[in-house]
Amino acid sequence: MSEPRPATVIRLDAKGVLVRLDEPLDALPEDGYEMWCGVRGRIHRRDRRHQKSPLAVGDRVNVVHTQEDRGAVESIEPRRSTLSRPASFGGRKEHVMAANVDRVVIVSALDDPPFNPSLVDRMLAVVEFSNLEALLVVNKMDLGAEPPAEVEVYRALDVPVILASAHDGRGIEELRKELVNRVSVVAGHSGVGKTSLLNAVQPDLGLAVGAVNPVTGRGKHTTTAAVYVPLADGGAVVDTAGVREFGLFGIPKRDLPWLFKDIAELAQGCRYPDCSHTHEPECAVQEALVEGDLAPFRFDSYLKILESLGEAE
Ligand SMILES: Nc1nc2c(ncn2[C@@H]2O[C@H](COP(=O)(O)OP(=O)(O)OP(=O)(O)O)[C@@H](O)[C@H]2O)c(=O)[nH]1
Ligand SMILES: [Mg+2]
Ligand SMILES: [Zn+2]
Repeated sequence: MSEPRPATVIRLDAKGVLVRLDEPLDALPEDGYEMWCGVRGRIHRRDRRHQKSPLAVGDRVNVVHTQEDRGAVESIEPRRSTLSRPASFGGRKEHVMAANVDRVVIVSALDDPPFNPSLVDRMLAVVEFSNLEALLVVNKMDLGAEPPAEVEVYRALDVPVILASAHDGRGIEELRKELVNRVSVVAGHSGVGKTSLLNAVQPDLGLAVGAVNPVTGRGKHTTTAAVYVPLADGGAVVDTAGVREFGLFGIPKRDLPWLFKDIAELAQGCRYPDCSHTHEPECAVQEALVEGDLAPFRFDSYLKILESLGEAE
C-alpha cells in the first residue's frame, strides 16, 4: 500500500468521501487529482461525537491509495475554522457546513425570494462568533432599480457588499476578485442564486441550478450537499445547500450582544455591563433606538435570535 498523501475533502455522500489530492497520482483516472475514499474505523467519530459527521467539506486529511480509483482516509488534521449550524432544529448535534474557510459569502436576492435582512443578521452573528470574514452579495439586481435600504447599514458595519446579477453579469468581476487566493463558503436561502453566481465567476463549472417555485416563491433546494470547488485563479469556494432557517450552533445567549457589532459598540454606554438591552434601565442601546442611531431591523433581528436561543437552552 502507498504512503499517506495530503488531500482536501471536496464532497461527502453515501458513496463515501471524495477528496482532491494536493499532487496528482498517475494511478487515478482523469487528471489524477480526485479519489473516492472510505474512512478507517479508528478515526471515525474520535473527538467528533457531537457532530453529524466526523468529516466536513474542506477538511484536510491524509489518504492512501488502495485500488483503482479508490483509497482510504487515514487521518484528519485539526481544523483552523468552521462554519456550523445545528444538524436539526434546536438539536444538539453540529452540522459543519464547511471547514478551513476564511470567509463566508452571504448571498441574498434583491427579490424572488425577497431580500431577507434577518437571515443576513443571523449569519453575520455566526461569522463573528466563528472568527471568519463576511462578504454580502445581493444577487438578482436585474430585478429592480434600487438596492435594499439595509445595504447602507451593512456597509457602515464594515461588511463589504457586492450588488450582483448572475444573469446580466454585474458585480461578477468584483466577486471573482474577492474569491481569489482564499477559501470562501457561499451560504443563503435556496433559490437566491448561489450556484448561478459561481457558474458566472467560473463558466466551466457547469453546476446545476434550479428555478424558484412560482407558487411558494422559494427555491427548490437544487444544491443538496456542500461541494468544494477549486478556482482557476487560485483559491476555492464551497457551494452549499440552501437553508430554510439558519440556526445558531453553540452560541451562549450571553454572548449574543457582542456578536452584533453596532449593539456591542453602543453597549459600552449601558449602565450594566451584562445588559441584555431588553428591559434594563439606562440602556444605551434602547436610547439609540429612540434617537434613530440604531437601525430598528438590526434590533429586531437581535431580539428574534435572543428569543430563539432562549427556547433552545
Ligand atoms: N433574475 C435573476 N435570476 C437569477 C439570478 N441568479 C440566479 N437566478 C435564478 O434563480 C434560480 C435559482 O438559482 P440557483 O443558482 O439554483 O440558486 P441557489 O441559491 O444555488 O439555490 P439552492 O441550490 O437550491 O440553494 C434559477 O432559476 C436561476 O436562473 C439573477 O441574477 N437574476
Ligand atoms: Mg445551489
Ligand atoms: Zn443595554
